[in-house]
Amino acid sequence: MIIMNIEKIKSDFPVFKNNPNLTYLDSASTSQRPLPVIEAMNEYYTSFNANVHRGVYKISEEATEKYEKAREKVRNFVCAKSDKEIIYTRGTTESINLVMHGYGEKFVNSGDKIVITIMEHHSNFVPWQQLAKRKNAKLVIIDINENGELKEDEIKTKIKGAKLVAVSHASNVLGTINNVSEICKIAKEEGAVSVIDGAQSVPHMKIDVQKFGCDFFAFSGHKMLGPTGIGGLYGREELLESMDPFLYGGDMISEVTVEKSEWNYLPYKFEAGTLPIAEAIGFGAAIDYLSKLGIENVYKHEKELTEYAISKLSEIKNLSMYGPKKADKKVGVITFNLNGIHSHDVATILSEYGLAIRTGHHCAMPLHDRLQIGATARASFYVYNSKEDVNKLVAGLKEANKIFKVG
Ligand code: 7TS
Repeated sequence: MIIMNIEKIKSDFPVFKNNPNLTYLDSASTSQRPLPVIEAMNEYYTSFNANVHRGVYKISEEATEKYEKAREKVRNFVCAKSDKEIIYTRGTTESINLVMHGYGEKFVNSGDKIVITIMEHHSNFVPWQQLAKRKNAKLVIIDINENGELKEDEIKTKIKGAKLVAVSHASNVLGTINNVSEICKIAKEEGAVSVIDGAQSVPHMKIDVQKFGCDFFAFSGHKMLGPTGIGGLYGREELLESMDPFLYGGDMISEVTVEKSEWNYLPYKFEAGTLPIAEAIGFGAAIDYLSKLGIENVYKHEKELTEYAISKLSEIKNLSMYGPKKADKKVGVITFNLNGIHSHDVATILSEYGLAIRTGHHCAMPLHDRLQIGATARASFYVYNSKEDVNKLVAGLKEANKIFKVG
């Protein structure tokens, strides 16, 4: 049963009106944006365009109010305790780099253990690899099993004695949803700080950072119907207080003299310079849109689509699928190969039929090495996708097989 009216939802997205033939199956890269998000940004530029936290004049106050209101929406969406714990960033990548610089550089020492997993996106892999190199710390990697899930026994044994644990909530390749509550609990017992990459989970499921018990949680606006160039970092207040700033400049100070500087209170200590104001306001509008749909409904809809896609794609004989085969173990990401055809060729043929999928290593090279595959094709779903889109994908793949005379 489809819970949401997909045709109605789709009509909110101008991109589909302007591309009537488009079947967009690449939301894990970036989602499309509904009109209310675009309008919220336009309204800022056309009606109250001014810098925030500076002017005492009317439009600056209005801009500041909308910008801070959006922060409150973000806080509410991820269930953080206080607005002080929500830092605007450019997205997941910057959020994780902020933690690496602000926390890692200060508190990780020679010989410390940093634990990540083999399914990490480069954004949650390279910063820790580089920090470990600079600090002479140990980088320990949790492996996956044949279902594309983290090995249970390694979660326990490898986190033992760790200083920092950085894990994705959902994999952008396998789709696997990791049990972050369990991982954060073990990390806490070991006295380690936990960093969760929520880029692929926040758009699709209920997030409660307090229930998860994580110390940091990173996410991007553009994957959840919001604009590019804006995202968030949740950080536990006490930890954010203990950290050094990431960027220095305007707005992040309380006082500067020739001799020294003092930092602004949270969250502004980590928000140097003029941030993307229109985008922050658009981010708030995206959260309003998702909240109206109901994030639980979004999750159910995608689970149903994923289940349908797994069953339909399984009928194609030369198709290999990677990651869990059960829809309740994953987000709406299906990564596959048509044996005998390079994924780029598959995507090129699909494009002829208006289908947009992603191919390559999806910024997860260590995972592709682990699976011993070069490149893969990936279809990912969101609120505007329907079973009809899955049918088109299946038809396109059968066509590719025919053209290449395989399958
Ligand atoms: N973490 C995960 C799990 C991701 O999937 C991505 C982006 C990022 C971090 C980085 O997010 P950003 O907004 O800072 O760029 N993933 C993808 C993808 O799968 N295809 O394109 C981008």
